[in-house]
Amino acid sequence: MTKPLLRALAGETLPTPPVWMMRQAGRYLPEYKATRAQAGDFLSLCYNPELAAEVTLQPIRRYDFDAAILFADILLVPQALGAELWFVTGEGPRLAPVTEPAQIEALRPAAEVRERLSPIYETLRLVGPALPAQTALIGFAGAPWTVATYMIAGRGTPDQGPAHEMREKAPELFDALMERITDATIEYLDAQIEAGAETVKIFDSWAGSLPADAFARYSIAPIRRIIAELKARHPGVPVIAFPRGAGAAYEGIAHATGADCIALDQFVTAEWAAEHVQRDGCVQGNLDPAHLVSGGPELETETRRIKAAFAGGPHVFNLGHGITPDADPDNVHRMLAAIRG
Ligand code: 1CP
Repeated sequence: MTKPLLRALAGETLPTPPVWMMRQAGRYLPEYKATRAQAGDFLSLCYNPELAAEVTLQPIRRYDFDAAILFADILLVPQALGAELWFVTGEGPRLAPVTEPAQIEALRPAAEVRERLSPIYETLRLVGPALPAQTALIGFAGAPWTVATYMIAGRGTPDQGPAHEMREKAPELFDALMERITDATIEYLDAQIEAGAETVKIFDSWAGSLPADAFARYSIAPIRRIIAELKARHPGVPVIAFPRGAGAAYEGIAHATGADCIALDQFVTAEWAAEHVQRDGCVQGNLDPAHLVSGGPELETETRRIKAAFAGGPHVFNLGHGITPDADPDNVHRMLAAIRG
């Protein structure tokens, strides 16, 4: 009996959609905070396979989600490429910016990036056998555009301005950086699949900041290249793409990228997406994570509305973006009760 998540990704319409949550292992959970404290800091947690496996499994024990997602971060790829990375407590990740031709030239080759990230594959090898029989294991990476925005700015920015400036003013340099990231990401995801990831998700969190022509070139095209290469190496492994903020451009993305499932943010309605996106295959989403903070009757009515809107086709229930640290863990039980009845 195939796992529900994998059935939905294969295009099956299930009476109860499989469910998991972006950032399901995170600071809203007291057990996560305890393990993170034990690890010392965020990066030590990512590179400690035993503790990373533990936090990957925590939300499965508490909620019996249909999928576990590898605990790691999209910024480990830039770090393995050679960018200095550190986390500032209470603020977030910081990278030493990579913007000069010589710096891009000096980035490590994809095979070396793959090798350096081996603790991450060890986490997957530990999690796989520890999962319940029905629970799928998801690997992931950032999409090249989103990863590039962090590598160029050195941090999260409100408008991804530095990356936009570079792609406009120095397109050849920008393309060279994108190519290095894309090559490394292919190797990283390939190694995750070999270590037991049953599907992989590509997070393009800042896709929505790209204007239409640049969207095709910098969001769609590199994702398509990654998926084509993964499909050549692992034909049966489904890929989820998350071009966050794509808006009307969500329509047609499954065909354009070759993804088996398109993850939706909360800025498109489920009713619109059922008509325009789900007709091409599986969709994932798209409850506003704010409902897990506020709770109340709206949490249940919104959850039911989304389930009903997508009931006519393959659907993986999820949030429109990650659960936030201020969410109430009990609200997750309420959401699950509304989905699973
Ligand atoms: O304090 C902490 O414990 C760190 C918070 C945290 C966590 C729990 C960060 C820092 N990363 C993660 C884990 C993580 N990141 C996962 C694990 C699996 C899961 O449970 O979902 C995943 C899939 C990510 C992916 C990620 N990291 C993205 C893409 C998805 C998204 O949220 O848009 C991005 C943009 C990042 C960068 C990042 N890492 C962490 C933070 C706070 C940020 C955002 C920084 C910024 O934009 O300013």
